[in-house]
Amino acid sequence: MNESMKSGIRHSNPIRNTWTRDEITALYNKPLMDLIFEAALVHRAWHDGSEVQMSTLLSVKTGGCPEDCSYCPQAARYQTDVKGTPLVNVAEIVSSAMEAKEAGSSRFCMGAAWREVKDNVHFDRIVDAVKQVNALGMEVCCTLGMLSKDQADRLKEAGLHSYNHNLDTSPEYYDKVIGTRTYQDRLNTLDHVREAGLNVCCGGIVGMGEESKDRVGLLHTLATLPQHPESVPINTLVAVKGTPLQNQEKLPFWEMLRTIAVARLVMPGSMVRLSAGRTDLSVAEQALCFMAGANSIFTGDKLLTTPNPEFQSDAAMFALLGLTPRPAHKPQPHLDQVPA
Ligand code: SAM
Ligand code: DTB
Ligand code: SF4
Repeated sequence: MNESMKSGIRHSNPIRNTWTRDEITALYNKPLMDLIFEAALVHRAWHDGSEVQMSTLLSVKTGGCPEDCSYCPQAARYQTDVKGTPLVNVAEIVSSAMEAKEAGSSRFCMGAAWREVKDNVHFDRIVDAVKQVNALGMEVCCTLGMLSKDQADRLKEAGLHSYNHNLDTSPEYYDKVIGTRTYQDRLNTLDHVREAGLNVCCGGIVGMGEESKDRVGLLHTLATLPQHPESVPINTLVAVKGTPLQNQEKLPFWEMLRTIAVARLVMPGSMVRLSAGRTDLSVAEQALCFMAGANSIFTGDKLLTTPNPEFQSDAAMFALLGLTPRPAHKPQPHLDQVPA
């Protein structure tokens, strides 16, 4: 009997949202080599293993956020070095998107330090930017905080591809990190995004002092949503001076790798994004993440406010590992094949 048969995971297993916490815990605790081997098999059954999407982030409105997310350098209540800026104008957004496309990015994500979207001229400006970036042929993503169904509809109509809204951690650990909105608030926004027919981008952050059961809890919530998110960003905490998590001890790399591998196993058709925290990873560590199922990174020397590896070093990593950038709008497996 080979390793994947022993575990009950077959690499052709259908997508399902009936995962139990016990099943996910058992995967998470497998011997590491077995876990990444199985995740690699599943990854290659569902995706082109040599393809990694390059996505670009732009902070369109930085800092001054009223929320209290304890990891976030953009929360107004924490004294960080982030310089707040008003909403960027559309021409600047479009020129950044063109530059990103030129550099090989197929996805452009605009982030705003808002608690929620308000129906005002600022939102009109975002809608306009979405239209123009979509016209460049890129996958357009936004992360703007909480969103109503009507606002999600407007974004969909403008050509938005995906909406990013993270659950961040397990339902149990959530209120140790965020007090100004609830897990249910986040789930409600995800419902609005889904109902509008947008793709859902939803993941979390590891290394905030949570335990492995919380990483399992996050993956369990994601994998048991009515439909899996098309995109699952796994961020490692970037501990920023001035935030409550500034002195948080670093999570061992192996825990992050396990999180990626289990995300791949339980949500086989989704894009798994190796997101914040790459500046602390060697090329060898990132290669293990790609082997275990990560198939997207953010490129460009800045995330929203924190540093990211230099574009040239990522280009060298792609060449070394034989990776190719994924083209925009490549069809993804259908994620609604949940068996009864
Ligand atoms: N304000 C919106 C919101 O919170 O949904 C959108 C922007 S917010 C900065 C987007 C995501 O970035 C957060 O949900 C969180 O997962 C991630 N993030 C923020 N600060 C981070 C940090 N220091 N380390 C890792 N991820 C972080
Ligand atoms: C996500 O999950 N990670 C990206 C994107 N979605 C918007 C943001 C990471 C932000 C890291 C902290 C910063 O640069 O401010
Ligand atoms: Fe505001 Fe988003 Fe940062 Fe939370 S994560 S403080 S909502 S910008």
